[in-house]
Amino acid sequence: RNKSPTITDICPQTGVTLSRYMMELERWNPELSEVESIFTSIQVAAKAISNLVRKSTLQANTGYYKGSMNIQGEEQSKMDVIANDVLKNALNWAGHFKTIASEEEDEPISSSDPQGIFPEAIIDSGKSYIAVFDPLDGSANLDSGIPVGTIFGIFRHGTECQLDRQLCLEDVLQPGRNLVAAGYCLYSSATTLVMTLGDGTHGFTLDETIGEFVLTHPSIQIPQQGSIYSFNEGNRWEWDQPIQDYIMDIQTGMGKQQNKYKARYVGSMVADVHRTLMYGGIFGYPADRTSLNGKLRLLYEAAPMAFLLEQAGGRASTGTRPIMDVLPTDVHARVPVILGSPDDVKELESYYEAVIEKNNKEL
Ligand code: P6P
Repeated sequence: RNKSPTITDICPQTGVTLSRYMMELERWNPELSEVESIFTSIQVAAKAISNLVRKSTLQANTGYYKGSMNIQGEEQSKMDVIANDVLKNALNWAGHFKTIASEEEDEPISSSDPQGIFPEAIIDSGKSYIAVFDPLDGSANLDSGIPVGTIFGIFRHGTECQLDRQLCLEDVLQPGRNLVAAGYCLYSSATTLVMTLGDGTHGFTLDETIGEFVLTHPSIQIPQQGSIYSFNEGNRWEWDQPIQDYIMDIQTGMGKQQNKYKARYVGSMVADVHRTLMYGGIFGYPADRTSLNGKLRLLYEAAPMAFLLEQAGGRASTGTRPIMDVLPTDVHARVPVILGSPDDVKELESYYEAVIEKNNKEL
């Protein structure tokens, strides 16, 4: 793809809408026409979910379906199911997805799926993309008014997938490095859609008076180093030793940065990552003795977030390797997540490197 102009070439001033940005980008890169149409569908879903989240209490959409567990073993909230349906329907009608995978679906859904999820009209209409998403991340916080979000990633399908449904389902298991696009939508004091196509990370805020996402954060650059750490310290004594040592050092000002860090933890990944992107610092959900791969899912949480961070000059690692290089072993595979300002993530990685070096010497 020829190097498209930067967002500020296309949209010299903030205030331009996401729809306009995508149309202009397509004008420079005609092969992005399908991606442009995909983002139209994602925007529709995000606006609908934003509206439903705000009204969930008024419309009695709070609470859980008693006894209905998703594949994660988590009880499904009403809004989990509603957001999942909204996103599935919006993406289905985009007409570009052969396969979609969701946190709320046990297995990936393929367009030739007899479930009839994909109306006949769009089956095999040459769809060449895969959508992966967490429709309402952090939904356990929703009933208390705490921010929640949607996370999504877009992959291309391998050419052989067109021949065989099983191949399509297996083609979902791609590393973050293969992502064509990724983003999240934060439902908070404002509704903010942050996205990347591999040419920087850009933020658009929903202007409800015109019903459009408007460019407010062109070419986000995360601070090189921050002073906020964001971990669930309730798991502290189960963490790997390098993480415990790192957290102790930044709490006591004994780390490389020599200053004490503040603790901020919402418990909604989209909110914690967005704050980290805006203010700098480090967010982590590391491995621990009870969850050997941490809690967050690689395909539709960690990898899209890693793409966004890297495109914003940040870093996203398992503690020992880039998250975007990790190949999912299954749709709901989990991965340890450490992401944020490059200096902070590198400093934490150095605590793992020290242990690995020490072990190698002892071998
Ligand atoms: P904990 C929400 O359930 C979620 O998947 C992420 O949004 C969030 O970062 C994490 O789990 C919070 O997990 O164990 O700290 O409640």
